[in-house]
Amino acid sequence: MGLTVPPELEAVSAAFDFAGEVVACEPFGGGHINDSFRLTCRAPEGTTGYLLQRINARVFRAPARVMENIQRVTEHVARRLAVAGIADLTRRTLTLTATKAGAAFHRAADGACWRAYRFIERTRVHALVETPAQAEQAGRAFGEFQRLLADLPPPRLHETIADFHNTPARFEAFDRACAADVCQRVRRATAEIEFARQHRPLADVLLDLQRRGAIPERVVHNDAKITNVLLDEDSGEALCIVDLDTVMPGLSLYDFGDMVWSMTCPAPEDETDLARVEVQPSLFAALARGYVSAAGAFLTAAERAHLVTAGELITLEQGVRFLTDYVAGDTYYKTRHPEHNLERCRAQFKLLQSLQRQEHALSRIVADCAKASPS
Ligand code: GN1
Ligand code: MG
Repeated sequence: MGLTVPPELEAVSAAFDFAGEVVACEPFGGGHINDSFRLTCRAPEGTTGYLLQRINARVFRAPARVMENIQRVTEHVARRLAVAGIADLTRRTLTLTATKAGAAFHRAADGACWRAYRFIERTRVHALVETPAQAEQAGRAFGEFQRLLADLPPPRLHETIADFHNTPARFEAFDRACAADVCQRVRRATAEIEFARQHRPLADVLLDLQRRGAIPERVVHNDAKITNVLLDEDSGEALCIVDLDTVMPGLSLYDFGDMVWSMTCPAPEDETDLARVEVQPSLFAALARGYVSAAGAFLTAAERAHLVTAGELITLEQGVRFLTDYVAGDTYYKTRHPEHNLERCRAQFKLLQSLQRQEHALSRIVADCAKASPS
């Protein structure tokens, strides 16, 4: 697309209070849900980059609530960082750009909702974690994100997607998709369906702990994967957590679980060579060290005790969600070919097996982190 701005985006970008004229526009990022574009605006004072995003209305049914959450969360984090004396605030947290009418998002003529952030320059997003240093940085960044939001004043944030990490509810949706079998794909996924059913008891563990009052509700990110951390291009330091649509009440362990599937194996989530899908203890150790170094101050003993279980549970949930979407005919995630969701599911299930095989070693790593960062 390069330097030309498609007519559809021209009208949308005209609604925002951008500094100058839009001179470039290109699709950006690899999210499965929203559509993102990087814009460059030119004014006599210089150029400014923005990230313009169309919020997926099928997934986020109440965009105004999503944006209310994001406004509160970004403003709170910015205030906290300012109080802590952090200088480069606009690189450390997302900054919304309002519409010319002063709103946090724009509803286009076709009903689609759009928002814009200042683009954070000179950063890198890693599709995969390749070094322990990256895992440690990302773990620390998500731990800090949770810590900064621990004193978000009431009211409770909106639940932008109900039951998002309710794994038993995800299994119910999976059962419904299998029963309906709208694409006759069940027969192509019998081994994976069987695997999911065998592992179902794991689905209840975290919600049971919460129901018993053993682990608390917190404000968490809920999509704590490696592609949602911006690292400084030069130093490799984790700067900013992005993709805030699902920041809402949840469990700290949901974020740790998402970090485990996305950061402890240097293969993509849709890797088809399953021999490459193995948890690397060195990446797990770095991740746990980074996370506990930032979150250790508020984590309870029960939360710490379930870090490995959370990794297994969220990896299972992730696989079940991909499998559900495969069986339902690819209506949720963007896919590149008909088997894509099934391939993603297989990689997650392989990762779960790898986690389970190494459970004792990983638990020892967590225990060592606890000694290094006592609560
Ligand atoms: C989706 O859009 P993206 O890629 O940030 C999904 C996450 C999944 C993830 C798997 C709202 O996130 O829950 O873990 O894909 N987000 C939503 O890569 O469903
Ligand atoms: Mg996301």
